[in-house]
Amino acid sequence: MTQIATPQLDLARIRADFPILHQQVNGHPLAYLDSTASSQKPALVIDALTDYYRRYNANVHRGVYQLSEQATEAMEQARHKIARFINARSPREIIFTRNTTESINLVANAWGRANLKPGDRILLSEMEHHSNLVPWQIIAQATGAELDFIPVDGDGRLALDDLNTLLTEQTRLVAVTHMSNVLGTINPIAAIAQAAKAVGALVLVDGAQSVPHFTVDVQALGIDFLAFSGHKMCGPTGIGVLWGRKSILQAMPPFLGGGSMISRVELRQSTWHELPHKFEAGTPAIGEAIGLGYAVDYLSQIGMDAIHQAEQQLTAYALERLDAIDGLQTYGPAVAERGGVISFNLDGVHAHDVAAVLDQHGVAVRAGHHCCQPLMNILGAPATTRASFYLYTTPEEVDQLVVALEKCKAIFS
Ligand code: C6P
Repeated sequence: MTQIATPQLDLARIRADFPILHQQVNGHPLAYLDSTASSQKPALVIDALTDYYRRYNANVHRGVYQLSEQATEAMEQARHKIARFINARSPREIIFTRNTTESINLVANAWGRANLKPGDRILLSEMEHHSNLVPWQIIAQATGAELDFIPVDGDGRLALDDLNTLLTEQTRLVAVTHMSNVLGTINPIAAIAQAAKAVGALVLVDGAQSVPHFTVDVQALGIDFLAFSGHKMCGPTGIGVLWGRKSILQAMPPFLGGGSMISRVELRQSTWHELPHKFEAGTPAIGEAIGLGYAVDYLSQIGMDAIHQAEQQLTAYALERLDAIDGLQTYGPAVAERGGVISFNLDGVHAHDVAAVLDQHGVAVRAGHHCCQPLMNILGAPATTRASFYLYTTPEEVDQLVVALEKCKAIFS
């Protein structure tokens, strides 16, 4: 069996930062294996939120009084930190949204409605989350554009051999996930972006599962848009990010209209504020944006490369242990091409029943279609049970999962 090498991360120290992890569930220590759905939060982030609401809660960009200036300064600092984290050229390219879903809908509506016409094509993949599929279906219907799909191969990787055939002069946008939330597959975004650029298409990356887990450098990848969620990267819920190339964002019309996004308003027409405000209508999630800035500090201090390495080691260990269970099938590619997400099915037991038994043993996992129904059809499995890992996950929690799965097998056999 794989021996976990000297851990890259000081797990005991990291776990001490997450108050929620230290509890019993159904008489067992909690093994939280659902970070793909939402990560836990370190005390630093929880304290940053509390501190904002206790000491300087006020609306931003409006007041000339001290609390408002303090809140504005803290929120703009968070924007700077996030820009540095993904190597954006300017903090003006960081748009605060509610989550990945809203970020993608922003591009689909603002860029899509202004730029797509009948005959244009949008290239997606078969492994997309509904958030990077449904908005494009809606926009395609509204504009007459058509959707194409990069297929998924038998190993759960994108079949890129035909990429140059799928990309045509009519392809205006390629929108793909950086890492699958079902299979864990990490896609070769730089190569896809290079091929897309050769036909003049823009590239949007769904970074919901990549930005929290490994270094994402928007300039090195050569992409145009990146969407991600704060709550999956140790940050609060209700805050997400759209990064876009400045020249493209500047040329786009606004998504939502209202306060804060305008320069001048008359009764029949208005002009727009400069970036990023043009895309941030209404009062933003101020405390949550500040909290996300602290989450970025926390992850940066530990190091994204160390987090990725540790997750890959743990995934190798978990795959080895799960694949040794008779009657259990895991999905997805070899460990070198994946992150810390493992979907599986136990012969003859519904994925939801497996998850319910695991919960009885303190193990929190997700079961279902994971908002990827087209991918599940391709896998031939209406549902899977899914265990997912983050920087605070231990090999002992993987062992707890395996013991609980053996119990589950015994119950249903
Ligand atoms: N996946 C999961 O359990 P939001 O809900 O907007 O923060 O993230 C949407 C989203 C988009 N793309 C990918 C690849 C995702 O994994 C998710 C969220 C969660 O798998 C909730 S369905």
